[in-house]
Amino acid sequence: MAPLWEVLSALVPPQPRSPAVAALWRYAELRRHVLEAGRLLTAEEAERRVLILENPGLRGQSCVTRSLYAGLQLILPGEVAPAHRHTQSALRLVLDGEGAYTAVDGERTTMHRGDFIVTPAWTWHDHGNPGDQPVVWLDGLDIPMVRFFDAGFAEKNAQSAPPPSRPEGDALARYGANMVPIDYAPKPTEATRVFVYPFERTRASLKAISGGVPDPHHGFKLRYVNPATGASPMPTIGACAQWLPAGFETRPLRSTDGTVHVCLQGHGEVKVGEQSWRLQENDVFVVPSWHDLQLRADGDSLLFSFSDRPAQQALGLWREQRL
Ligand code: GTQ
Repeated sequence: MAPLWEVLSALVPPQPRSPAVAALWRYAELRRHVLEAGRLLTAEEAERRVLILENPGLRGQSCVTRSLYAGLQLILPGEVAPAHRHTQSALRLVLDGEGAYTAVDGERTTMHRGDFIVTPAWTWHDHGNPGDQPVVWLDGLDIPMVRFFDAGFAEKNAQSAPPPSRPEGDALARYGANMVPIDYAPKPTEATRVFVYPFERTRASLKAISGGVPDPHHGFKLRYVNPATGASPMPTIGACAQWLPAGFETRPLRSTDGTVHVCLQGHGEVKVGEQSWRLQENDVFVVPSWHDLQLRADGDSLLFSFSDRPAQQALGLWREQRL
């Protein structure tokens, strides 16, 4: 037994006190290290050649927030990262290079910068690069959440790069054109069948609404959804894309979902509590739970972000405060 009274206020805090800290990773620096990893081992050797973005407040835990994992994955021309599946859900945000693909349950998608790709829990996935450029993307997974529940399973496929069973674009045509197959009836918690959200479409949507009145806390911000249900693409991780016109500064905002952001376009400044950083293209930063975030765009800017918000909302835990 152990005395509750010595730990009660830490166990039941008046408000969130995350051990995670705010941090920013500059892409110029990340790229150098990731390319060095590319000289040291092959993607096949590594299974996944990734440098983990570890929260400085959570050393040794492979976490970017308490519930989420982030890493930068590199695949060089001619390489494959062999097929596997796991109960962890994953997302990719393509940062650099052209010509690689991710295959999800038998369908490939060619990666373009800014594309948001999901590999929902227990879907087979492999990556390959038949092109001539190194390709780098950001991985986001719910690894810490699945570890918390001790619910992790994984399998390797006998075929390291199984041939596609459907043509490229099939899922987007069937599920991503404001239509679904006639007998398709998704369960409410089912992950999206649309597994790629092309950057071209995201940017066009944000541009199209950017003539309106920006939200003081968000600018112009859209949430990625499963088009068949309106729910988040995967039950544990949600993602957004946000447009901030040049000169726009957001009002401070805090929420219980620790969030990872990527600057896909533009530049500016990010303020988290008392800390602030200059923000350039492809820089990645994390805002822990219940930390005030403020963004300023010095040029027209487009940010991507992901968090565990849908998981918190499903459990009735999510809160935000607009200051
Ligand atoms: O690409 O399947 O960054 O399984 C970590 C675990 C990527 C992947 C990661 C993974 C993957």
